[in-house]
Amino acid sequence: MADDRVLVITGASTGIGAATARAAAAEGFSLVLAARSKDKLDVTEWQDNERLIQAALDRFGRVDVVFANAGFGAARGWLKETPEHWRDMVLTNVLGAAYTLRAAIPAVTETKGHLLVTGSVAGRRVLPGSLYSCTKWAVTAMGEAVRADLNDTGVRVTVVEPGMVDTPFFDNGAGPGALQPEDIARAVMYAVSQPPHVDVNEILIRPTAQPA
Ligand code: NJP
Repeated sequence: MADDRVLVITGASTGIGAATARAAAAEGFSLVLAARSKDKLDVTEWQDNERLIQAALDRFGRVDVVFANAGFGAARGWLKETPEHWRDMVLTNVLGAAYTLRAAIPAVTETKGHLLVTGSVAGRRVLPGSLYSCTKWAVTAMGEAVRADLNDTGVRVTVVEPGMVDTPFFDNGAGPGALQPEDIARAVMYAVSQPPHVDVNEILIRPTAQPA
């Protein structure tokens, strides 16, 4: 049981974030959930991230786990998407994740808590023509950089790296054999349920059928 532990999730309206919220609720976590559409929280705005953590502290008095999960993709091909789409994606996937982690660090240091961030298999291998892949390489590096920065604080840092998951991330649906969001939620719960001396640094999860 999670007792009185408090979990904050960005990108919680659908997909992986929503499934993780359901899994964590079943384990007894208190939840603070955010997404653009529901709470008007935009992770690219620093003040929104501060507001999110403050809301959790005001409501529950502590923050134990923060899952920086908000993000979106773009079509592959350097000429495919508009420059504006690229800008929003880089700001959300990279700066937004960095802002969420930054806003969370004082509170999770207090509880010797846990930071998680959603990377991608695309942050472990380069997808041709994919700036999305480049943003997720930045997230892979971010996980390592923050973990090293917080060494000896008792705070753990996990990068969750999904392959193809059937969520609204895909405008036209994921391909056959995709993972379900609940598959990723189980991985998140595995990481957060380890004893304090175990830091699951990264979890790369692909569908059995996804090509290498
Ligand atoms: O997608 P989706 P996933 N500020 O669309 C929110 C990564 N990933 O669960 O727009 C605040 O269901 C958005 O909120 P709203 C992926 O890169 C996925 O698949 O209001 N929130 C929604 O809650 C991403 O990092 C796959 O509805 C913002 C959520 O983000 C993470 O998994 C593979 C925001 C997106 O939920 C979750 O994506 C992979 C902003 N500026 C990595 N912008 C996959 N699905 O196959 C977006 O390797 N959101």
